[in-house]
Amino acid sequence: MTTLIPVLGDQLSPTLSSLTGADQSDTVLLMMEVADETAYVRHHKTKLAYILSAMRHHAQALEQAGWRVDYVRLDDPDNQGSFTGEMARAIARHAPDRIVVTEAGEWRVVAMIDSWETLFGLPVEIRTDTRFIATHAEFETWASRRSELTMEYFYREMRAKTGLLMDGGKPTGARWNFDKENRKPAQRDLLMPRPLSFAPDAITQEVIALVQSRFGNNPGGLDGFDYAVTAADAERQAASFMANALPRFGDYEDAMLTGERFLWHSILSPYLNSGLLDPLDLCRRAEAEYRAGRAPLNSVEGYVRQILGWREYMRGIYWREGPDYVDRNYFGHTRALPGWYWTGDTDMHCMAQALGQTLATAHAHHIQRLMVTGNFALLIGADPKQVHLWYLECYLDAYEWVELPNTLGMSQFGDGGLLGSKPYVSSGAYINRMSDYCGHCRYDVTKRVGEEACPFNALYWDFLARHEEKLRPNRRLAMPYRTWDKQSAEARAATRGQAAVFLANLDASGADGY
Ligand code: FAD
Ligand code: DLZ
Ligand code: SF4
Repeated sequence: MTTLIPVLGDQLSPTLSSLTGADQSDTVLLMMEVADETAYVRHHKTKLAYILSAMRHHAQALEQAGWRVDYVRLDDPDNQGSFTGEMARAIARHAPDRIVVTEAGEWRVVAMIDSWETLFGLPVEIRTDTRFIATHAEFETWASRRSELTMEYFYREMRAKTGLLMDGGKPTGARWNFDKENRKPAQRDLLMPRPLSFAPDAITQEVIALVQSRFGNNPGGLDGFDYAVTAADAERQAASFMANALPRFGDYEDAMLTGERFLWHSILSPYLNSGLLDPLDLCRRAEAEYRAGRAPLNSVEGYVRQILGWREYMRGIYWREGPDYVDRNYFGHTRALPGWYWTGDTDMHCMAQALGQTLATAHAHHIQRLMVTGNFALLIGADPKQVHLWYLECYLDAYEWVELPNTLGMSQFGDGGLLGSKPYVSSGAYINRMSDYCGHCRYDVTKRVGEEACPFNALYWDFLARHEEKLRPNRRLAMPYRTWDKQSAEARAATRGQAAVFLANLDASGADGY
């Protein structure tokens, strides 16, 4: 009895549930490079090169482990361009009796897989993706008991479930959350850790050439591609992070510095999301660093919370809210993202830093995504679906299940506050507090009005004024509204006039990137 197991591009894990119990002598693993996946958004060139190279390396690793792998390349002249089309061809080649597949990571692909049983007249077994810590049922049970889906409480359940950072049923250190200690601005430090750099091997070079020739007009660059593309190299980066960066991860989690792309972040999300690393394993290893006295609790708890809490929670929201979550637009925002989101060509130094780094490397850290590019997009009233597409195309770690709730939900408040109690907006003051950007900027972060004024300032107050009806009742915004109310009518009008000028210039400055 031959079993056909499709292994999708974000399922590059040796422990994938679809492989469990399979008889290697009578199983064909099918890996498919297909146009549908490479083109459902205009993926950043580095993202395409990473995924295709990681897939090709994973196929080799599977073969070395004794599996029979049928690998379809993008440039195969008979390539049908879709998972379903390639499944049909593979069924003709191998005449399997059944299909086993680990559940897909997004609604679009779930719909494809759901059609296979009827289409191919074969039994299709869809298995749970056991790489996640919370099952769909667990998230559903948790969410259905609550009126507000606060991440913190979900995270506590996950701590209890896994026993991570728990001592005798209580949170280690007698607190669940050490976030208050984790908001320090960083100083430039020559001894700052750096992620490892992996020179492209022959497979990666071949993929880079393919991407250059077929996707030359996609956003982003490929120069200096140095990401890990194998589980072994991803593991090296994980070990390097645990030893060198984890101890200060917590302190500087929210910090930003000019020219510093990584700070004390792990740069492991691409590997986690495509399957080269295992989330629970990383959490346990971080805990072991704390238990061995090599990393402080604020850092380790902060790190574990990102994975065990935020990552799992985002996935839960994605599946719970359904395929039309992508269309939510609480504020009714319609502005196109400025074209310079695809070039980084702006005088705003914070934006130029976050965009420049994103376009060069397909990575930016959380606060750059949330409080710089995301903040700006929300303040100008950009269409949240467009913002979502920009993040989905630009980031190496972007798959819809994790990117969409982060962007449309957390960053753009498109769902009206399902996963954030207030919109993540700020004036320039926040960026100035958490970074050294403003010192390098042509704008003056202390000014709200005038040629030199930091655009974030007027835009922030204008945003609150524009959405007063929806936001004033929010108790977490009482303070900014009090500050706004204390301004004279003339000052308020000047601020709003400045925002109007800025938005008009933005609209006049050219086409959006879509
Ligand atoms: P670290 O700072 O080292 O954090 C450790 C790990 O925690 C990460 O590797 C990641 O797996 C996890 N994590 C941290 N925050 C989150 C979060 N909010 N949601 C899910 N996992 C989290 N993350 C993605 O993996 N894919 C995305 O497409 C994505 N899009 C985002 C879009 C926006 C608008 C925002 C604000 C955040 C987004 N994030 C996304 C979350 C976060 O920015 C990245 O996970 C993080 O920057 C990855 O870098 P790192 O591995 O160095 O993370
Ligand atoms: C993102 C991506 C890209 C760019 N290309 C492929 C591909 O050619 N073949 C493949 O199997 N997967 C690819 N992926 C990842 C898939 O889009 C991902 O596996 C789906 O989103 C499933 O959830
Ligand atoms: Fe950004 Fe304003 Fe600071 Fe310039 S002054 S870096 S635009 S926050």
